[in-house]
Amino acid sequence: SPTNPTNPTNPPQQSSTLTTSRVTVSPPTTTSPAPGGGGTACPAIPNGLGSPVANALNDPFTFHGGGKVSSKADWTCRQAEISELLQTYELGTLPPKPSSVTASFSGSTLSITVSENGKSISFSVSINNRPSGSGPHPAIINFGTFGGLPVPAGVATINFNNDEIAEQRDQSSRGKGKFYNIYGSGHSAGALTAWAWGVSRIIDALELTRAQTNIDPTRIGVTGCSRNGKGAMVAGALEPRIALTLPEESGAGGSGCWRIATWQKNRGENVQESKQIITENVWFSTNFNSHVNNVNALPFDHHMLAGLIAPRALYVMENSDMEWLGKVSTYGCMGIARKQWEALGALDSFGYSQVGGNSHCSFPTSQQGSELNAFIGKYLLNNPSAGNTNIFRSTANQNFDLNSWSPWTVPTLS
Ligand code: MCU
Repeated sequence: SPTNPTNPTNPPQQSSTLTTSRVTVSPPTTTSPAPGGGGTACPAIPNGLGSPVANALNDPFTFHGGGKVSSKADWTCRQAEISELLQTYELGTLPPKPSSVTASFSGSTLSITVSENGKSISFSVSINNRPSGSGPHPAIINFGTFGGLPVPAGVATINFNNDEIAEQRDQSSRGKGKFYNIYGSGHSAGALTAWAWGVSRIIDALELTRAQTNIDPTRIGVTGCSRNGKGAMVAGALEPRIALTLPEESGAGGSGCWRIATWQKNRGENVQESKQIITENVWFSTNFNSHVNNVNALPFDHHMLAGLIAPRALYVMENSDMEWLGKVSTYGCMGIARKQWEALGALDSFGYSQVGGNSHCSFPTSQQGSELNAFIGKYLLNNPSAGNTNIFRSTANQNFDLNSWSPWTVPTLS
């Protein structure tokens, strides 16, 4: 098996201060509600994968059935469609909000109980560094134990033990964790989707305990590094209540595109690609297994996973020293993802920053002052003058043709 420079069995030490909706995938001829809110006015989604797309990324602005996206309302429909396609072929189904979610807050512990279909689970998260003062205050949900971002004053941190909701040791983790205790071990959701469901339940709980926590559930960020960065990206994509998505070194399966990774691999680069990633862990649905050898057939790539967030704020941090993570595939994927914010007139809400010199999941100070703090300032602390957030940069010598990989027109949507 390929060398894996990020060494999953011996992950890097934590380094910094932050320690640790809905879609019904129904038969694809019906319309369905989705993050971003598709509705009855949306075109029905045709069956099947559609035409393959090679040496380019799929056009986010053309519906699966061929119609053009020409307004913001169309974009909302297209997002619902993309979410459904991603869930069907890659991520597995995100269940709708469960029939009962209850919560209580004591000390720094937010305890959450979820019941559905006669089954019930409980989990808790800790809320740390709650700011004093009138509030309510924003918060950042941090997945698990890899990495961590320096969170400025005024923002609380919520530590989410995502592995408790869906395990991610290796292939033997399939169907294990509290999500599957409710929905069954055979449920189609991979771990990334199950974690997104967990994030949604945390936000449900924050909505219920506003008076106790003094946390504002409309100003929530989400972050995680590496495998948990993939989780942060998917949570931002599937949960529209997330205001700011901050995936750190998520690499392949997060901010990387499958097609670009395979193209890199074919040039002899040691990058993680789809057919390898499904052998490593249970992040994706088993539905994805039958597509990993032919990613050109997929009706999406991860620029469109990111596009489920648009025009909400997304700041992607990557590491230019890590070929395995897809230093080209994340650059190309996010360079093209950015066009979705461009179409919405929302380039200030999109950042991609790839720097080197730091070990995996050690947040570099070069991304802190003028980038991370600007995003948190603008989108969580309501400070419009927190700095420039229209960011697209790599310190690597990227020789990748963003335009030839996106041979479609970017509309202006209003
Ligand atoms: C970048 O995320 C993963 C990567 O996909 C895996 O191949 C590797 O094993 O682990 C990385 C990670 O989660 O490191 C902590």
